[in-house]
Amino acid sequence: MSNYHIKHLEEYFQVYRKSVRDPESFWGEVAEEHFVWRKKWDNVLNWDFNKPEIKWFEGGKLNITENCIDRHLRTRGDKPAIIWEPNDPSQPAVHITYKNLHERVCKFANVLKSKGVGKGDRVCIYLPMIPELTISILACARIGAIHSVVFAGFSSTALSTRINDSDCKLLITADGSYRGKKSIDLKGIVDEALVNCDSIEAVLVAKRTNENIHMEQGRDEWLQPLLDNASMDCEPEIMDAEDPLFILYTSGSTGKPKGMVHTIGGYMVFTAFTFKNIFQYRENDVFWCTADIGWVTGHSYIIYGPLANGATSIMFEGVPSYPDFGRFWEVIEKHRVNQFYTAPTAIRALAKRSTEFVTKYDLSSLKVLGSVGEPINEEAWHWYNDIIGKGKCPIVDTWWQTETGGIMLSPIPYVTPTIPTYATLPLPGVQPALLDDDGVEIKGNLVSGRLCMKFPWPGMARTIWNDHKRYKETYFSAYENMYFSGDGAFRDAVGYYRITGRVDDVVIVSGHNLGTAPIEDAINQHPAVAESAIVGFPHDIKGNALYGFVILKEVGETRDRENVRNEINQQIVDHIGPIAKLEKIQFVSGLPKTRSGKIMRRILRKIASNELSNLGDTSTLLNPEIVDHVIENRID
Ligand code: 6R9
Repeated sequence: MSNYHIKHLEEYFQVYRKSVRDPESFWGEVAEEHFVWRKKWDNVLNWDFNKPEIKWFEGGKLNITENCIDRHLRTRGDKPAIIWEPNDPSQPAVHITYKNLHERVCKFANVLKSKGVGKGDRVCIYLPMIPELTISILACARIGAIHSVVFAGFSSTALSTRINDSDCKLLITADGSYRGKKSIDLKGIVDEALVNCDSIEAVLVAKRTNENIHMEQGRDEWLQPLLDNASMDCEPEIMDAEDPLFILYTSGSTGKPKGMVHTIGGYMVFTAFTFKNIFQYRENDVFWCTADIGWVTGHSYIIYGPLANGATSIMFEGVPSYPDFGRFWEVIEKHRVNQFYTAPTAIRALAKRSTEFVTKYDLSSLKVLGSVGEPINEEAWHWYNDIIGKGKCPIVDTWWQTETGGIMLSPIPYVTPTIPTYATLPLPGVQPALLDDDGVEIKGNLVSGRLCMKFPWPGMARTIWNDHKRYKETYFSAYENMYFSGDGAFRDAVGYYRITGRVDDVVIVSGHNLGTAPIEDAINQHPAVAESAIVGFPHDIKGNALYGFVILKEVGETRDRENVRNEINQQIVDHIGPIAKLEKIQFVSGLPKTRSGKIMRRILRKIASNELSNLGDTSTLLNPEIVDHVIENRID
């Protein structure tokens, strides 16, 4: 029996039982047998969900890049680690072998050192999907600096908020980026952001679009000449297992984004273990995760999980619709992709197109299909299964979060029988529980509740950067001695889990987590807006879209409504980014509120979703009469 690579259902149950009976020896064996440690840990696990404090492999010493790169050099030096597929299909793909990756990471690490970056310093990375993104992340890890990647589709305000929250010392960016037909002035956004960032001492700029851009004297420098002059020798910094590896921001239901902190040892073990099992990766397979590295999915399943297994991982710069809707399938044929991992929103968008976009290409290399980011609806599941997988590739519907570091619930392909819309069973070492509103665990099957975890797993985030109190409040205070995910779930007759969606004020739009509060904050700053409430409603392609209820100030009442709508969306683009734009904006004279003044989003959600028959009891509202007015003017 192998703890690390499960191949049969019986083996899964055995390994799972062991992982629950004795988690420390289970994870201890995985960590010992499959990774390089400079010093072995003193304790596998120390934990207390009340503080909360979670430590895995404490006392262990390692460097994650040694595990992801150096140790593969002897046997896999000429194997591609990363295959970079550019936006424009007429440009050649770039194969970066493990040897080449090693050289480039070491050089980059030396450039960082020459800029005064050292262990524990925060480095912000605001790059499009170009090789420098992967290389700079690993270069930080090589020298023990903490990377904070900000998705390159975020606005200047979103960027500066994140830089300031973790006092980043250095910023790595590019002159511009390509997305399909569009070219984006990334450096212009950076210049705007940095007006408000005192902590940044230097900016390294990669060349991508060759546009003529502004370079700030004494602050900005082109990256390539520095790399050309750097030495390719860089010994890995020896780190503690519990030292931070990275910060990644995720939206909360209130206030500013949360800088989730992941630490080195546990994250490495968990992403590598889940990658190996959930994609049944075999030597020489080609794995493709289409996510952007700006999100956790890209961190864990483009970079760390695959590279820790010596895998070949594709990094795609483009979009699924360029030059046409066959691009994904073309790339699969071109690189003979074996495992393909994408999001339901992309599947739905592509399923709307003619199947000729698919049938043109040879997809026979595919063995496993993955889905992540939001619940996958039945129709999309069947299209994925029939048209892409030809009924032969198991679909792994993987449930997890930025906070969990890696996949928590998922079928293991060719092992766990799948059912559409079910994330099925927990990975070994993962102990889910469903809780009712009173905080009581609901045992047995055929039950629904709030999805929690009753035991730590190695990949979990350890804190929120600079705000441990918020970490405790958000994840460990709803229920005693439990990690609360914020999602609801149903457990069926055989114990399979099906995720029913968020139970808080986070809306998942096209697979992206969006807190409604920060969007409301942004639009409330518009001079004509008095108050607003944002809710999600079901959308064919995006899964959910955003519906805004907006009360105008007197100055706004006389203005052209369409203009105000455009300005509100522009305000959102400026503060957060285009992904948070509102699909519908309804102007209202009031919002339904509780007697304590809280907006009743439950009612607004139903109105936005056109579920008007079952609004629940509205009589206890402060202003029950407003409900009819809002319904009468709802936008279809
Ligand atoms: C990895 C990632 C986390 C939230 C999570 C849940 C939703 C993710 C899902 C899913 C249903 C799945 N989610 N995977 N819902 N089925 N397979 O997406 O992280 O961006 O932090 O989002 O996404 O609501 O709580 P993140």
